[in-house]
Amino acid sequence: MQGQIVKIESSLYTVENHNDRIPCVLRGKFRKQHILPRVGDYVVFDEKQQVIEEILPRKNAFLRPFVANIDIAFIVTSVHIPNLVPTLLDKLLVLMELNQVKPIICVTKMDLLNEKEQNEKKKFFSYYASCGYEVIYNYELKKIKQQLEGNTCVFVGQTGAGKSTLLNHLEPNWHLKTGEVSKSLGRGRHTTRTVELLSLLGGKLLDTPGFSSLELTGSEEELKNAFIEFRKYPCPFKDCTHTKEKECSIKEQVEKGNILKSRYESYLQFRFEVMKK
Ligand SMILES: Nc1nc2c(ncn2[C@@H]2O[C@H](COP(=O)(O)OP(=O)(O)OP(=O)(O)O)[C@@H](O)[C@H]2O)c(=O)[nH]1
Ligand SMILES: [Mg+2]
Ligand SMILES: [Zn+2]
Repeated sequence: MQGQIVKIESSLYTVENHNDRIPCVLRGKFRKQHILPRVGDYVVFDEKQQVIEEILPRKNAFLRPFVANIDIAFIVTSVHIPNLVPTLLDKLLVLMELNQVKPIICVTKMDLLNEKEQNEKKKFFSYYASCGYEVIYNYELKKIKQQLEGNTCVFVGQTGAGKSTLLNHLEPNWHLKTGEVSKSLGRGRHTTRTVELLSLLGGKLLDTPGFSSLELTGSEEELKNAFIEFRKYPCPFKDCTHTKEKECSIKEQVEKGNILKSRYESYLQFRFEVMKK
C-alpha cells in the first residue's frame, strides 16, 4: 500500500492513506541506508505489519524543516509592519524555484495603506504577476482555497506578516494564536518540534514556523534561471553573467524599466552569495 507520512515522533511514523492514519515503524534496512523518511514522503508500507518498506522518489526535500514533497509555498508578504522587503520576497521565490515548489505570493495588510500607497504596491506586485507568478491578496479566500486542493502546502514569511491570521480565516476552527511574535522562532526551538502535516480543505498544510535557513544552494546558472523573467531576454553571450558584460539584455531591460531594479539588485546579491560558497 502507498501513503504519505504526515507525522514523525521519534521512531513512530504516521502514514496517511485516504482518510486512514496508520502508525508505522521502519524496516531495519533503513538504518543501514542513509536515507531517512521525512514528513511529506510518499512511502510503500505493509498495512498489517505496520511497517514502512520503501520511500518513493521525491520531488524535493528540505533540511530545515525536515520535510519532502512540498507542492506549494504561500509566501505571505506584508506591505505594512513588517514592511515589504523585496530581497526577502525574491529569496523565497528563488528558493522555491530551485526546489520545484510552486510559489504563491500572498499579500497582506493592504487595508493599512492609503489609496496612493495601495496603488504603488499593486503596481509592484503586478510586475511579479507579469513574470508569471501567482499573486493573491489575503482577502481573496476563495482563490487561496482553490490552490490548496490536493496539494502539500507550506505558509512562509516574516514574523507578523499574517500567516496565522490567514490560516484562521481559512479554517476558523483552528484558533491559532496571532499577534504575538512567536517564540518558536528562537533558535534551536523548532528543530525539536514535531513536524506535522495537517489536513486543510482537501490539501495538506505543513505546520512549521518557517524555512529558517535561507541559504541558497545551486549554481550560478541555476540562479540565473530562477529569475524567471530573465528568460524572456536572451543575451548575445550564452554564458552572460549579467554583471560586467558590455552587451547584456538584462541590464538593458533594467535601464528601460522592463525589469524591476530591485529584482536585478536581488540577483546581484544572491549571485555573490552563491559564488562565496
Ligand atoms: N490590518 C491588518 N492586520 C493584519 C492582517 N493580517 C494580519 N494582521 C495582524 O498582524 C498581526 C500579526 O499577524 P499573525 O497572523 O500573528 O502573523 P504571523 O505571520 O503568524 O507571525 P508569526 O507567527 O510570528 O510568524 C496580528 O495582530 C494580525 O491581526 C491584515 O491583512 N490586515
Ligand atoms: Mg503565526
Ligand atoms: Zn546578460
